[in-house]
Parts: sequence; C-alpha cells; structure tokens
Amino acid sequence: VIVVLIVIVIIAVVLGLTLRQNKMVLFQHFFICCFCIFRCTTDCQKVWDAFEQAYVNKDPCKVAVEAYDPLIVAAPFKPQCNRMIFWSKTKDVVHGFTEKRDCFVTLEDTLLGSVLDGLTWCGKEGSKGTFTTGCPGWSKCKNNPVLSFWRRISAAFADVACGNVTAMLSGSIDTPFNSTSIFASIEVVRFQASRIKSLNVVMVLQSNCTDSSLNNLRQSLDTGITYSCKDVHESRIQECGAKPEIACGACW
Ligand code: N1C
Repeated sequence: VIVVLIVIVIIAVVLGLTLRQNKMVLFQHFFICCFCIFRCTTDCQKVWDAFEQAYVNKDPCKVAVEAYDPLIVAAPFKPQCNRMIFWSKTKDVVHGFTEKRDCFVTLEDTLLGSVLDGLTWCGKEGSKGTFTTGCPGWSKCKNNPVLSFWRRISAAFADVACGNVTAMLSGSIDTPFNSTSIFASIEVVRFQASRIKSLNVVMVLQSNCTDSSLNNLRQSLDTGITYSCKDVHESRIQECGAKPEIACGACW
C-alpha cells in the first residue's frame, strides 16, 4: 500500500509540475477531464480535436463562426423541451437562479458551454499550440476564436430549442432586446415555429415589458410562436430559488 501511495504521489507531483509549466497542456487536460466527467461516453479526444482544428495554426482574427461546425457535430446539443432558458445581459441573475433550482437549462449547463465559459483561447499562424494569453480582445476583431465559438454554439443551442422557451432580459438597460446581441441576432432568428410553442420573456432588474424594443422581438419571431412578457421582481426570483416547494412553473 505504501509503495502504491508513493507512486501516486510521485505521478501527481510530476503531472502537477508539467501542467504548471505548460498552460497549453493545462488547458487541454482541463478540457478533456471536464468532458470526461460531464459525459463518460463522450470521446474526449475526438471533441478536443474538433475544437482545436477551429483555431490552431490560424490568424486569431480570422476564425470564422463556421470553423466550429465540426465541433457541433462531435458534441451535438440535445433538445430539452420546455426547460431551455436564453438570456441577454442577465447572465448573473439567470445563473444565480439555475444554480439553486433544476428548472431550466442554459447554454452554460451543456457540455461545451460549461467547459469553455469564462475562458480565452487562440492559436497562431505557423504554430500547433493553443494559447491562453496574448489573444486578441473582442474590440480588436470580430472573427476571434472566442466570439466565433459563442456565436456558433448559441446558434446550435437555439436550433434545438423546443416547447415553451424562456428568455431572461434586463429591464435596466436602454434596449432590453438589442439587435446586436447574440440573443437577438443569432438565437431568436433561429427559433422555429415547428418546434417551439411559445417564447416567454422574464424581465428582470427593472420592469420594462412595455419597452419598444420588444416589438422588434415579436416581429423577429417565426409566425406561430406565441409571445409573452412578464416583469418579475428580483425578490420573487430569490424566493423561488430558495424554496424548492414552489413548482418551477409557478416561479413567475
Ligand atoms: O450577446 P448576448 O448576451 O445576448 O448572448 C446571450 C445569449 C444567451 O441566450 C446564451 O444562450 O447567447 C448565449 N451565450 C452564452 O451562453 C454565453 N456564455 C457566455 C452567449 N454568450 C455567452 N457568453 C459570453 O457572454 C460570450 O463571451 C458572449 O459574447 C457574451 C454575451 O453576453 P450578453 O451580451 O449578455
């Protein structure tokens, strides 16, 4: 037993040092481990390869949204009818709630979304590496590996949306439904009436269901999808998060 323990400690130390020395390796290991923990049946190497090919050996300002198509094929989204929640400028409120109650699924609760949320990565022309520093910021160029990734997986998530779909928007900004947001420009336009019954907007942070930008949302919706909007006070969201006896459908 002692010998086995010593061997495990040595392996852990060597692995730890290697990972610390090499951020790229750390990134890959983190990614693959997360995939494996998340879904043991996923072929992690296959998913990692599909992810890498999108940006490796490329100018980090020239990564098109379509570069991630093979990644979606390798790790497709499963439809979760009546449970999917979209958001714009309300990430913290949404996740504050979804962390406590198992009512809704956000993109960050899926395999790809959870593993890459909050991370930065890019490649370099003439290099096989993945870099986590020195990557172009969003203001520098639109076709960067991180933004193209979110644009591609947001589209794939919206493509499988079905049943009654929820969207949490912020009433405390000038334009709750902003045409430049990923929600407006990529997700809403992909909602299909053949799959989706209703889009139910939950307006948080300030009442604003009467805002004129929501007319644009109604107009963007595929004919046949019912629209509704409800102003919901923060205290109600917190109450629902704290009281599992309140049914998901009765939260708002
Ligand atoms: O541009 P947004 O919001 O309207 O995008 C949000 C919308 C959600 O419905 C999600 O399904 O698009 C999806 N999405 C994410 O899940 C996500 N996680 C992290 C889009 N973007 C996501 N991010 C990062 O936040 C990413 O860096 C992206 O550009 C921002 C967009 O957030 P936003 O402007 O509040």
